[in-house]
Amino acid sequence: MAGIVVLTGAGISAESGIRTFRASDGLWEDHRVEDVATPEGFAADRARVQSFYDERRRAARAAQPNAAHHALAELEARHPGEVLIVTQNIDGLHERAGSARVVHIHGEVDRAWCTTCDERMPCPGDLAAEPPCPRCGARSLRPDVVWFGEPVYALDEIYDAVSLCRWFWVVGTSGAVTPAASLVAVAREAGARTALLNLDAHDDTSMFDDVVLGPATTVVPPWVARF
Ligand code: BV8
Repeated sequence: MAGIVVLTGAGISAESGIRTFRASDGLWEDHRVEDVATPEGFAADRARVQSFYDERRRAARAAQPNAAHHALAELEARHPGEVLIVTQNIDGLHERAGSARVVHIHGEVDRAWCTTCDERMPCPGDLAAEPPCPRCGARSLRPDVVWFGEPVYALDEIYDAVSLCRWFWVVGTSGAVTPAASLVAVAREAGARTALLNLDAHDDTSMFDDVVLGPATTVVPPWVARF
């Protein structure tokens, strides 16, 4: 049973230089969601979507985990109970900080998915070059990420963990996207103590027992030190 489940979003990686989505300098300011993060956008212009994720893959690889990522990895190593990270991020910075128990509800930019043979694999390189699938040879690889209108990953495993945890923390997310945003209600329903650690408050914080506002690298380390 996961004693602690932590849901993270783009905000935890912001101080590692990874752009968030909905901020004034966010990705959705210069990319239309429909164009780059939907199956329809991919069908309409493959090259545009492949380039969008090739660029994000480069940014993720160039970034370093920050103090918030490291604090959660350190907590996992020393906490007597289980610590599970459910991340909406596709950047892989939690693992690079040393976290072992990480579930990517929206996929991983460093992985590719062949839509011909359904094989999923480490990304063999820039997908805009349409490299052949290492298994079937078809040139039909896409980023292994969840686009809007597509089912998210590992939802049953996530619901099981959230409905059994004692603490549920939400770090660096606007809570704008479901089903990730509905997990706090599941945790609360199950009797978990809930906390929001975020730069900005959410419009509705009624689901949270504790609300700690500030940059993740400032608020997460002292928070986890208490557990
Ligand atoms: C599904 C892909 C069903 C990878 C993403 C109408 C109403 C309600 C819901 C819907 C609706 N219409 C459709 C839906 C459902 C839809 C949805 O929620 N839409 C929203 C926009 C309304 N959801 C879906 O489509 C999901 N699928 O429902 O499928 C289904 C079921 C079965 C069969 C078929 C279909 C799929 C959702 C996943 C979409 N993919 N990303 C990628 O490109 O990355 S979501 C995208 O948004 C990212 O993954 C991201 O994680 C997620 C949330 O964004 P945040 O991470 O929160 O980032 P944001 O910029 O918003 O906020 C950053 C926060 O950090 C801010 O609060 C800021 O204050 C804070 N911050 C900033 N700096 C710091 C900081 N905090 C701390 N420290 C700092 N330094």
